[in-house]
Amino acid sequence: MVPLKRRKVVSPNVGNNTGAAGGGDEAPARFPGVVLFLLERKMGASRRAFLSQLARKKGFQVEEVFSDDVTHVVSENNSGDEVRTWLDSRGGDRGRAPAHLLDIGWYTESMRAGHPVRILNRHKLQQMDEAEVVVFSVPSYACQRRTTLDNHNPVLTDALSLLAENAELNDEEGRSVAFQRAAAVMKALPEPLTGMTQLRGLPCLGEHSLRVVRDILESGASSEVESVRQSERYKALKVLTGIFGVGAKTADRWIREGIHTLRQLQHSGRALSRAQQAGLEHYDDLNQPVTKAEADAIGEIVERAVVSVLPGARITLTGGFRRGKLTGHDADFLITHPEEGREDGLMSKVVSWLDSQGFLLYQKTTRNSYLESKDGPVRPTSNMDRFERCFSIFKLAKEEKQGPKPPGTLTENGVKNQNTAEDARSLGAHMQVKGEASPPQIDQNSENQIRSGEQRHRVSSEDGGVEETKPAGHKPWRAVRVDLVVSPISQFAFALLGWTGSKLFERELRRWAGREKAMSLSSHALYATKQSRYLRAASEEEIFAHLGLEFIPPSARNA
Ligand code: 8GT
Ligand code: MN
Repeated sequence: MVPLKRRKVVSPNVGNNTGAAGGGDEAPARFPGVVLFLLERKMGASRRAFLSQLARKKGFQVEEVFSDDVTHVVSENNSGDEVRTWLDSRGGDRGRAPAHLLDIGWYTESMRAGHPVRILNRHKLQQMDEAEVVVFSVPSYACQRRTTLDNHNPVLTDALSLLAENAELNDEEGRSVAFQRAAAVMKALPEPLTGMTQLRGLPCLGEHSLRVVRDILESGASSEVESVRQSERYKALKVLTGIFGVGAKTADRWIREGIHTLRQLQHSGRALSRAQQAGLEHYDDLNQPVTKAEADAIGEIVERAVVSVLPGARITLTGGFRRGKLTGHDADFLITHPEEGREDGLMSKVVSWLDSQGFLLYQKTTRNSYLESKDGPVRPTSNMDRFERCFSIFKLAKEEKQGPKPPGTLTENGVKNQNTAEDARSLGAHMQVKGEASPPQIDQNSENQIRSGEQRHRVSSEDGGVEETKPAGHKPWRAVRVDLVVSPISQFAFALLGWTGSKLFERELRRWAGREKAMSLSSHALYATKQSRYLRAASEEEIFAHLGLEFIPPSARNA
């Protein structure tokens, strides 16, 4: 149950308002947009007259008769329903923005402050008549509900997501997940939220999230969210973790050492990992959203690599693009072969092929460590150690228009023969520009620049971003983050489900499996703890069925 009970405020306290300081009290109507109406009912005529006069003296506009201009209705000892009934009997405030129905406490505080104080929940009259209020109902787990990209409450979800991100950047995972869950509930609402009463009974909305929602409903913004957004620490964490290879812990350490910007980092002489050097080198490119067209173009390249080293192997675009997103921070691909075991050793061949063709600016292939770290008690199956992942940065030729390629240009030879950007563009293909692979050279440059503080190719821009001193717009290619994963066919459905996301949807699936079904789900397998056995699945649908969940298609997993 949402804690919406109105607290009785005996002695109003004005310490927590954030409005402008109060001042003189002579000028009339100092507060445009605030038109008061004091309800005589239960207040009495003489007290009403006295209070009206006092307010006018303080510069408030007070109407004698209720009209369309009234924005704030103040009453004493009335319930919200009583005031609403009274208003309705006068024609009400239908057909315009409804007036605030406020308790006398708001009036008293405002008079003391000398200006209209921010409306808090305790100031508002609660209306118990919910006959016409749409009360939303949302199942508890994100994996039980459909969340499409059609978000009816973007301001609320952006605010909550920012708090989630900030908590994550500060290494507070529990808080981050709580805000993510609250944001996900808001994303699932079928229409814009208009009042707090609509949230009654909704899951995952803690006191803190509710406060943020309330502030935004009442004043259009949350001061907490805005102050985080503007804070130096948040901005520095964003800039530094925007470097590929830099996580929250590293960023925090650098900030404590006085490094807030890329320029400061470059001049600090800090030793950077190979990934971080590449991340810094391609900072601007990697912080540009990847488009679906670019992801598809990379998909074609990866497909060529895969089929040329293992005919019959298949690739699937996963991650946000599989959920229908139009942009993402990277492109995620899952690779498999219909015959179990044939995928063995595939990753290194694919990576070698891509590298030899000059498509890779950076790559690091790792054995998948997801299971060991995050997924708890799933027992490794015999082929688990074949599950490999490659984090890479692709060199993708730019193209004015994304479109189908003319036939005959997708051969290895074709790629090898591309020596100029013009050639690449005239073929309409996303191909690397140079015939030679160049990652070591780039890494070396980057390392030299960072270690020696030389800025031959780049300078830091004022906001901490990096700009190419050579005109970046003329660079005929861009860097794109690409993740490749190879899965044996027996695990493909689990890998596909696990890599499609969203991250919260995945987390909720695993939580559901564990808490509600005594099962353990990973990107490799589903394990039924009680029966001590693995549940096989050849499709995502079968996994949902094992879990006793209605199938949620990828486009509705955008929690
Ligand atoms: P994006 O559009 O910003 O790229 O967002 P996304 O595509 O939804 O997220 P992502 O960070 O690219 O991750 C894609 C999916 O892969 C997410 O659902 C995430 O849970 C999953 N994922 C990782 N890392 C790992 C991992 O190590 N193993 C597995 N199985 N899944 C992972 O991010
Ligand atoms: Mn992704």
